[in-house]
Amino acid sequence: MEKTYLMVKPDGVQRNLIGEVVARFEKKGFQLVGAKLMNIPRELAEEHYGEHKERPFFGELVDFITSGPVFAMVWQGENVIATARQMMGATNPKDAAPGTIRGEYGVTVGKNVIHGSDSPESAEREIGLFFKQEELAEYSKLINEWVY
Ligand code: DAT
Ligand code: MG
Repeated sequence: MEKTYLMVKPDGVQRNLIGEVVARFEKKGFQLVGAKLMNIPRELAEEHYGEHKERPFFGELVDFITSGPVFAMVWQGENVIATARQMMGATNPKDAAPGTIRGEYGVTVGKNVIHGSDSPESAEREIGLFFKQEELAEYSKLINEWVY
């Protein structure tokens, strides 16, 4: 089953949005397979956002994501990578549709509440950066019979 890496960013943690974010993915029918509250070491943040290294906002981005704890998660489900991106909304909350997480809870592009992997390759890479294999729980849920 497809997996993705999602994380509530430091703004979302400070604003008590962990439960709201988790509830949305649970209610959708996706399955949580790993989660932890953590402070991201600077080197890990730089590696995670490596694709943006040359962008002018890279320093600010790394400062922000290391400014407080994040809630790191792995979720699984059919098409979970693309569907989670749709549920998050556009990168800039001013362009994010109402009903999406960023559309409902964000105002500026810097503090946009949630991160989600954007492709199968980035999902695999990001899950590996943040979680050890033994931190991921493989289990079946009876409710899946009513989702699939
Ligand atoms: P996303 O988080 O939707 O995958 P991204 O990978 O392009 O977006 O950028 C990563 C994060 O960097 C994004 O969540 C917020 C920040 N960011 C993106 N574009 C920015 C910009 N023009 N100015 C400031 N921060 C930006
Ligand atoms: Mg991205």
